[in-house]
Amino acid sequence: MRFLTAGESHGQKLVGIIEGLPSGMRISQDLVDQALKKRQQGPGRGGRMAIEQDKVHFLSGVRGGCSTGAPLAMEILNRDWENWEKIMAWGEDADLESRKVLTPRPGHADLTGALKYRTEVRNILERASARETAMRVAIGSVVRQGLSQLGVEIRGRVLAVGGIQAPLSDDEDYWERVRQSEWSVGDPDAERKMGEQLLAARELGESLGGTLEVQVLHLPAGLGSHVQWDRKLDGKLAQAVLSIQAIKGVSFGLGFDAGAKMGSQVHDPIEYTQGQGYHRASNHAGGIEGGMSNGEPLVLQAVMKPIPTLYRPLNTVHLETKETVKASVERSDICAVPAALVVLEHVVAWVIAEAVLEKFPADSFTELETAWEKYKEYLKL
Ligand code: EPS
Repeated sequence: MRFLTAGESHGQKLVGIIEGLPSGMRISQDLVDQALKKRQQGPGRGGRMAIEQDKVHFLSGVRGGCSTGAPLAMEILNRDWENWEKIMAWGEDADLESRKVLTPRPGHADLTGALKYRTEVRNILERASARETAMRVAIGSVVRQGLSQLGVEIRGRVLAVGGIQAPLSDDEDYWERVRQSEWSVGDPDAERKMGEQLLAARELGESLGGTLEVQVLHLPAGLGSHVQWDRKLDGKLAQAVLSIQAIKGVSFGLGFDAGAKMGSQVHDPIEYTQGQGYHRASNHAGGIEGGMSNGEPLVLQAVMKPIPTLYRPLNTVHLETKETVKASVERSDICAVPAALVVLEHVVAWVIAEAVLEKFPADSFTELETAWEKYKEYLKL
């Protein structure tokens, strides 16, 4: 299975193609739209999100609410396009001079992209923009629906924003609060402090990052493989997660804390229960050993840097005069951590779905379900 996205932040639309879906998998457009809507929300988003109302349009590969097995193509319109038509157009009407960016923003792809591709900064920032993640959420939502039909649940929470750490719990009440929270945080006190931190950042012309966690529940042991570097599930997840705009680090289970502990405090004792099979007494590994899922919940954390567009910009160099000047200020979000969590959940869904399709025969969803159930029975022995 593979996918491609295309589209610029202020172009006409985003386009995505998924190839390799099993046929006969139920796909709900409503569920994709709900995920798209959630990605647009959260405190700290800028003026753009008041313009966009992301909805997916399927163009091929779905009939009667089910995948056909053919490439599934879809699009999401950029409502802001009509305000940018002249700037983004190709034709004679194109106004290439206005909105030309000559003061690249530190932390963005602006300067390096313009040097590498010998083109103007706008051609770089339009594609580097996190607008592209709308399509990645749509693509992830399609395969997440298939995973959910197999009983796999993916959930995410924000752990920290701008240095404010939320106390954690895995109680159902806590997760319900996460689902209700505009910050995707399960602790009201931490939420309030994050709100204050956002106000302070706004006053200062600053931006905020944070840390996020995604959990994948009810995965069987044995997805991924130990045999080759590029087949390891944690390696694949890390690559996909680090490809999300502004994500700078990824870890599993105990993550970086493992380096300061003794081996016995890190590894998870193996246990066996008749009729259920093997399990672990703890889950410090975050559900992956040897590049394979081990049957425990997969627990992945990621860190997002503060958004690099600053309303009080840093120094940069003017591309024509070479003078030191302030970086350009494009309209921007101040904090997009809750939105990044939605992206993270759907990017993880993609990698897990790929690993499922690698392990099981899946020309049709029925074939996949049968093989999946049989394998799960085998694991209980
Ligand atoms: C982004 C800048 C902002 C964000 C955008 C990502 O866009 P604009 O310059 O149009 O205000 O709103 O995010 C989205 C459009 C989106 O859908 O998430 C950037 O520079 O990455």
